[in-house]
Amino acid sequence: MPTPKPTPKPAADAGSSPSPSASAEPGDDNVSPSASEDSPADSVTVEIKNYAFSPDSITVKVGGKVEFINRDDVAHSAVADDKSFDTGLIDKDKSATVTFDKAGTYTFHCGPHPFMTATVVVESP
Ligand SMILES: [Cu+2]
Repeated sequence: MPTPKPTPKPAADAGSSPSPSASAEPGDDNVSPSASEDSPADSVTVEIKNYAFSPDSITVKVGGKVEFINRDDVAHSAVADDKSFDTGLIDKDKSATVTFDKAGTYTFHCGPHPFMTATVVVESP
């Protein structure tokens, strides 16, 4: 008769303590993370999902680009409330990129779904 093998049980759950992955090791040549979290990005990707822009608050610097990617089955667009830009309809899994050359705050919406709204803030460097 084969002897049933007892299942080894780990005495201590090694993975239970949440340890923040702080890389506090000095002497690394890697560039340390920038302290200024507010600095606007060169380019931002916005996903359109479930009839919403994600994120719905975007900040880029002047000259920066915002890429809109549609993840919904229906076509969406991004149209500035002041008509300063209009991506036209973006089909599923397609994208459109808008370049912002002027500082300012741009509220926009989806053409077919005006209840979808979001804001791009274009900041001077
Ligand atoms: Cu839409």
